[in-house]
Amino acid sequence: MSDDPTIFEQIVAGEIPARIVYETDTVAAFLDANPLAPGHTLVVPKDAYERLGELPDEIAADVWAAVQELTPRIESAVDADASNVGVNNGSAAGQEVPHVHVHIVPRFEGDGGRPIHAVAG
Ligand code: D5M
Repeated sequence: MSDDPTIFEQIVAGEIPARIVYETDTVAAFLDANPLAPGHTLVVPKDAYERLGELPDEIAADVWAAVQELTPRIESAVDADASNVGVNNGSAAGQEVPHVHVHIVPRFEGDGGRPIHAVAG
C-alpha cells in the first residue's frame, strides 16, 4: 500500500475542491464527483483507512452516526423516495479509492436502478 495521501485525504485537507456537506472532527461527507443520482454523497473518516475492518470502533461509530443523520436529510433535499447505502470494501468489490467511504445514493420510485443485492449479479 502506498503512503501517498488518498484523494479523499486531500479533500479533507482542503487541497482539492469538493462539495462538502457535513464535517465533524473525525468524519466528512461530500458530493460524489460521478453521481449515480442527484445527491449521491460519500461519507468518509478523516483519517485514512483502506478497509472497514481497519476502522477503530469509535471512528466506525462516528461514520455510521453521520450516515444515519445524513441519509434522511439527503433524501429530503433531493425529494428521494429511498436510498441505497453501501461500501465497496476492497478492489474485487469495485473499490477504486483506497480510503473507506460509504455511498449514500438517493433512489426514486421507478428510477430503474438496481438494489445492492443485485450489484454483483
Ligand atoms: O467509489 C469511489 C467514488 O469516488 C466514485 O463514485 C467517484 C468518487 N470520486 C472520485 N474522485 C472524487 C472526487 N475528487 N470528489 C468526489 N468524489 C470522487 P468506489 O466505491 O471506490 O468505487
